[in-house]
Amino acid sequence: KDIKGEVEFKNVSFQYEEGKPVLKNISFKVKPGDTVALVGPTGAGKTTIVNLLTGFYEVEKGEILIDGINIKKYKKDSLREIFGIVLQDTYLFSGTIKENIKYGRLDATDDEIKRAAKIAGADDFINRLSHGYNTMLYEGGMNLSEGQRQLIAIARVVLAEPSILILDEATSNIDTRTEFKIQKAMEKLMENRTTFMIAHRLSTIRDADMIMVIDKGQIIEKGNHKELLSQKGIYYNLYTS
Ligand code: DUT
Ligand code: MG
Repeated sequence: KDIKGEVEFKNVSFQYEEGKPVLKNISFKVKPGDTVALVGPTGAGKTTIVNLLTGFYEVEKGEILIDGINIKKYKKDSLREIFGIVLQDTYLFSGTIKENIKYGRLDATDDEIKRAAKIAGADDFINRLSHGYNTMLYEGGMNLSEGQRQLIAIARVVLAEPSILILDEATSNIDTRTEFKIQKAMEKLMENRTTFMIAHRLSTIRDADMIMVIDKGQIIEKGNHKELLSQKGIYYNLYTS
């Protein structure tokens, strides 16, 4: 089976408000299966790039192609199915854990749900809960830890089998053991899948196929870890400071 998930931005510009350009003529191409790390200061435009790619906002100037086709030509539903999104602030709804994982693919069987949870490393802690997969989540999962919520979100994405992953790496207070689990689950999820990662941890950035340093709405450096270090530019300064 061919790996899908080629992404190309062609001269993309964008503004939320008239006269305040946020992205300025962004162009890049990502091979199917590659991992891209977006790095750069707050307000640089990293989330905006991802929001345009997923169709959350519409491109005004330039075009975005997925597997060679302009995203404006995809039906809303098929565009949604292309992406799996794991954010810092995971969206879980009030309902059982099972329902929350199943949201990734509504026709999934119980066996498939369990298998996805196993791959995500969530099955162990779910089994230790007295109601297991039927445990109710209240207020978006406030009765779970942040790390546990993320593992459920990952299980949901495993079930959905998207061709492109969007990850907003947590910077937060997750204990090391859970963080290790999340890391392992993410790695499995990323295998053979195009991944856009808003990355904070240097260890994840180092392994990316392509690092894009974004500043003031422009790509100011692009390359892998080794290439960017040898350029002795901004990335080098970030990395060695
Ligand atoms: N912006 C808006 N309206 C929005 C979202 C963002 O005006 O609804 C502005 C704020 C900022 C720029 O767009 O000046 C880029 O924001 P973005 O969220 O893309 O920045 P980031 O690189 O993701 O920053 P952070 O690291 O803080 O998440
Ligand atoms: Mg952001």
